[in-house]
Amino acid sequence: MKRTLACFLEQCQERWTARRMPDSTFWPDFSTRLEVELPRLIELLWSLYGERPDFAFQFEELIAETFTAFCSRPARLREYDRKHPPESGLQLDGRQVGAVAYAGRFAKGFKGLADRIPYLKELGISYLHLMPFFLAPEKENDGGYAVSSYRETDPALGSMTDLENLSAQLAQAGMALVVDFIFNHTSNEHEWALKAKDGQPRFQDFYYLFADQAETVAYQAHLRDIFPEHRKGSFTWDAGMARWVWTSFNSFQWDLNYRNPEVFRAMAAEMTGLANRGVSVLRLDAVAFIWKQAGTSCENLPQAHTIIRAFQSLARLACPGLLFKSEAIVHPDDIAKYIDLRECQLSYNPLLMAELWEAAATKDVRLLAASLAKRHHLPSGCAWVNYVRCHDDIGWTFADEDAAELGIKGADHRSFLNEFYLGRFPGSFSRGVSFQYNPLNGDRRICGTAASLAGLERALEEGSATMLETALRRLQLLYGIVYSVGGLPLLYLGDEVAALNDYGYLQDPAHAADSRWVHRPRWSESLYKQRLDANSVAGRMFQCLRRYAQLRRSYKLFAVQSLAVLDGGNKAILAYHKQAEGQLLTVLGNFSEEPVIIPAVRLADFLGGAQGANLLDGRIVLPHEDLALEPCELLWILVDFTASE
Ligand code: OTU
Repeated sequence: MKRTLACFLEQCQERWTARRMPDSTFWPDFSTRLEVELPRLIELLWSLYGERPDFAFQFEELIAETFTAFCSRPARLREYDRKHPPESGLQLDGRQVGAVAYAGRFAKGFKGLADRIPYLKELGISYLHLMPFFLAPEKENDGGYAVSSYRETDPALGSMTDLENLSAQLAQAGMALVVDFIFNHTSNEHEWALKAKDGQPRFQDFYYLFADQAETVAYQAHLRDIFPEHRKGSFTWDAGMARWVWTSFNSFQWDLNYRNPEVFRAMAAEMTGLANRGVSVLRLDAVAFIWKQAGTSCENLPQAHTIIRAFQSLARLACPGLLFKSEAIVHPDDIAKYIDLRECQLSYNPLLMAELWEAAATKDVRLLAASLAKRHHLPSGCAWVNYVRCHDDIGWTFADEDAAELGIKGADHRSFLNEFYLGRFPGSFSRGVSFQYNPLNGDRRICGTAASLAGLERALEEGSATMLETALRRLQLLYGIVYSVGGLPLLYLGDEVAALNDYGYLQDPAHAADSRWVHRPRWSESLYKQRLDANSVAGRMFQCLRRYAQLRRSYKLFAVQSLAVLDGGNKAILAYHKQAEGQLLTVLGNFSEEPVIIPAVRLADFLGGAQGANLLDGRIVLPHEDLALEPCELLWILVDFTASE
């Protein structure tokens, strides 16, 4: 008889509800959640693997392994789970400010990072994303994104026990630990890859291997090259196995084959294992790439969402407080599809990032404002992770159709933005570095620290105080939007002291071919010391971000994800409202390098006819007077209607 989903579900429920796990005090808690998750999990996995004769076995093993993970979850994390029920998602409060860094560059590994906790407290950080710290190939490892073991760390940073201790110390300080779940690929030195190379069929089936290059052609025709300067195509010949291996990224990063349920099970165990180390949020790396289908781009396929939803369902069983953050650098429509309480509660906001820099270059906020109006809203419990730049390159991922509505041709505009941020376009303020130029289609991305891209490096080169002042304001403007637009702001550490590009990577053979290392600065003791000097650039930037974080904690309206975009009356002025509990915030950002006047009549409309105060400098703002904004000036104007009651 052909097994049906319903029949399997019934058998499963009978077996699991009747099952009494051996003397486990954890079974009642687990089985309560299992009743909820079982139908969903079976439906998700049946759609991927239901045709397989071993489906029942694989499923039973998966649940048993998940229960084992739940039983081994430390008491501290069970307590955390009780305070963070998965059905509520991320409860935004203004306290949340994120930071990201390499443990070995911001500090001297995990123990050194513990000594930096007071520094992070000064900045109001509540969420710390450590860049990949796993065991990885010695020389080239894509900045840690080629993982050789999810259970071992790079010894230079410390042990997994040191990481667990750091997690507990961060939790003590009110900070969540965020870690990458690099689940699209492993390094070619991972145990599974080594066994595959050793000819073990079970592990060869963990990857996509092709004996005949012709088989890869059906795929290749529709794939984009992520690192075209490193290699053409998405397949690498392995002479030892006499096979082509699917390698979407670097040749030493082997894509995992999720058509094989053993891969899903093995990565589920790695996921729960990481969670039990004290991780509150997993950054799901390269989510778009995890399912392959000949004749398609092999990105954003429905089965990719199914896999993530199945991982989410397992997380709710084994580590209920764990949140997922989606990393999808794709079309905005596709990014939105990963964001759901049942998939990824958080998501990078690459559209906002790209359009902030677009507005800074064009001095025209219309594309940015249109996107905020159309694409910023998210389901309750979900949140954007908003950033000015990250450890990666900047790709111009706005939607061509959105640009076309403003008469902008996407491809031409991307060429302009690349020229501008490389500092080659007349009037550019930027010092950026090219990343992965593709001569076949002209595609290119940009690298650089926020300070160097915003004009500080060039201003210091040219010794212009005016340029320096405008560039610092521009940097504060971009971060001021990220800290107020709604969601969780994410600071790449180094930007808080206006660190400039570090060209030293060119002397490091392991990094010289990857310009992303230009914007992954090491800790600077001198900049650190300047952080409290209000006359230094580093000090002014540090104090600015501290102030942003303090204000976020002081006003409920910063905890609100939604906003209302306003007509700033001038294409250089970005204006939006945030509201909560009788308080109205009007954010005004001048993206031009000239002063701009907001006429009284428009200002009165923004402020609801009431008097406001700029939270950033205390200035009183009267509704019936013209308001002057300096070049690149940002205002956070608060009107408190409860005060007048
Ligand atoms: C992600 O990258 C990581 O953020 C990169 O650091 C890694 O190199 C890569 O995956 C492989 O693990 O689109 O969603 O343009 O920005 O590849 C995958 C280069 C990604 C990265 C891009 C990104």
